[in-house]
Amino acid sequence: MKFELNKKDPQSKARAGKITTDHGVIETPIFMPVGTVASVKGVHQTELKNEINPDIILGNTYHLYLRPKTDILEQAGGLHKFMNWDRNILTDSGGYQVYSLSGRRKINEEGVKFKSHIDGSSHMFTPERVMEIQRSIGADIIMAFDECTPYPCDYNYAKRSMHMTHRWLKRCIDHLEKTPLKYDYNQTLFPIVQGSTYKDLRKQSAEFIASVEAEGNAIGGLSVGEPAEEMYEMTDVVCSVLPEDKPRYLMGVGTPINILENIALGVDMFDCVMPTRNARNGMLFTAHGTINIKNRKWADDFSPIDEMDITFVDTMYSKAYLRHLFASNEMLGKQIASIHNLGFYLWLVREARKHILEGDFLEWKNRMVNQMNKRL
Ligand code: PRF
Repeated sequence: MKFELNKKDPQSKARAGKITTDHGVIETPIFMPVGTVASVKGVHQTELKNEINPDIILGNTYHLYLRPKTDILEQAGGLHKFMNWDRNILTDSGGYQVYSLSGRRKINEEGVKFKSHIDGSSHMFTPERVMEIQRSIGADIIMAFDECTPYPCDYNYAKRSMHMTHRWLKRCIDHLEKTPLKYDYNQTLFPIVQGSTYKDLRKQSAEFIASVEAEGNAIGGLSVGEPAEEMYEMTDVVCSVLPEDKPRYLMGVGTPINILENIALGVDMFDCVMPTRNARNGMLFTAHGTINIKNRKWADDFSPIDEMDITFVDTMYSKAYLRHLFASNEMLGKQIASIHNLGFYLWLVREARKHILEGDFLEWKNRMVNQMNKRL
């Protein structure tokens, strides 16, 4: 993997860059649509490619390990072939999914013992096992196994957990070296900074993560319920320590406003279920604010879903029609909203990149944040 920094914004810490892997170029800043179980929910690959057009999507180790399981993925020739996606894929390690299973899991130094959300069966994830599973899945970028601490988190717990995440990282690196590639392209491991909402721990964690000299670095443990200001403070501390010449990935973030603010702090990569999950609940993101399409006020509004016409659904259908689909619980409504929201998120990060390159990012960002902070 290669990372090239194209431009640094003189008025903020935003950057425009280019990651190159064996599955092509990823222009940053980037938003990665989430395809947890080898499907970006509700979106065909043709629409994903031609309309939304991301350079990379995300999959989840936890889910793919439980279903369809690694033997099927290996027989398919890896996740790319299985889902017919020939661009980049990143897989999360399960550190977060297992964390979300609170009550169904036990964490100790060795790893995490958990019960499947599908059939209650017992499983164990260790750093070693998670590296092997990610070799079988075959994503281009794979994540270290970490513990995502909850919010709020007691200082001593956060500190102990952070040190364990660091020890787990060493085990990931050691084991990955011993585990051969399964397919004919490379994989790159990203380590993850933890440290909850404590600046000193965040700094310490970022220093440790930087010391392993990975080709890219991630920031975890944020967007878990803390106020946005606290998240920005942590991102800022971490970005000031992580190397400038490597991409930085903020995991599981966030709203369009969160994304722009974190780009301004030096983050290059994002993922979040929000555009697709909220779409299925009838929430649309636009450059002028959010729309709850289920609201009665759209019942006789025959204007296009979004005048900006970013994806074909925006002008093909009216707000009144989309509201009707939601009122009737038609699956087409959820599909239209998902395409719209993902199209908007990808538009937003491409515009951010454009404005960084043109040199007026900060002014544009501030205007967009104001505009998007409305309910229509
Ligand atoms: N760790 C991992 N994946 C994640 C997170 C984390 O801390 C988060 C936190 N928002 C999202 N996804 N492995």
